[in-house]
Amino acid sequence: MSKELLEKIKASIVDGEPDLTVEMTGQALAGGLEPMAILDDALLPGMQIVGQKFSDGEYFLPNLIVAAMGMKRALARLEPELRARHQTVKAAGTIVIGTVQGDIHEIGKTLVATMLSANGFEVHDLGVDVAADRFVAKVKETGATIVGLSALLTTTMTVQRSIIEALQAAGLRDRVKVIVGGAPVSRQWADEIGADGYAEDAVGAVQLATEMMGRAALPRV
Ligand code: B1M
Repeated sequence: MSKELLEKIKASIVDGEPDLTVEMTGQALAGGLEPMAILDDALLPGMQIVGQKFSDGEYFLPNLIVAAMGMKRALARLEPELRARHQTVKAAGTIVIGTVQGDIHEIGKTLVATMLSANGFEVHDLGVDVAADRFVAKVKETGATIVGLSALLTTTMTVQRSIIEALQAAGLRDRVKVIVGGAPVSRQWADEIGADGYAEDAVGAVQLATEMMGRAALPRV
């Protein structure tokens, strides 16, 4: 039954039915399904199919927008549940995160932010299309020790480098660790631009941030 519901949630993402996605996500939670299972076994695979169909020329921009809408709303529904599972964990560290300037892809970044927050980090999410000076200002304001830079476009990956340079210019580079991520980003790219770490996905970002703070990794929610 739960497998069937997860399949239906996945299909609702692929078919672009955001209301149904949210409704069934609520049903799945009410039925006792783990939020991570809903994410890993329904929402993310659905989004992967949508991306593939877009690459294959079968789907167009409106399909992406509607699928993203469903994903975003379902994620908002899951967020408090993910957080609730780590209510008692003390702040593991302070992180400033955002999608870099010129890039409005927010789902992966929000997922990383949610997972970090669910694992006890104090997260300041600057949103999307974030200029270097806003990262610098937020690090100064919050005393964050980790900066997370998300980029989904090959054209905006380079902005990650500019932000690292801006942190350097502001005299903050020695104080913060920089984690980069996003679909076109790789470990090699992270090394090339002088980032401190690369994470392939949200769970990897949590592991990396946890290691950077010198703590034992928390169990996956
Ligand atoms: Co866009 N888009 N998009 N898009 N879009 C991609 C990225 C693309 C690969 C699609 C394709 O061609 N197959 C392609 C990029 C090609 C390239 O540069 N190599 C692309 C393009 C071209 C564009 C536009 C230029 C299209 C156009 O206008 N002609 C345009 C750009 C707009 C802009 O940013 N300036 C555009 C617009 C959009 C929408 C607005 C329609 C929508 C975004 C809506 C939103 O976010 N609110 C959208 C979407 C939905 C996608 C795809 C289909 C899905 C992205 C997504 O949300 N994935 C995407 C294709 C794909 O990735 N398969 C695509 C789900 C998400 C959970 O995964 O974001 O990869 P992801 O995040 C992962 C990891 O990457 C990692 O962890 C996350 C969780 O596992 N991660 C991090 C991400 N950030 C991290 C940070 C970290 C660590 C890990 O540390 C800090």
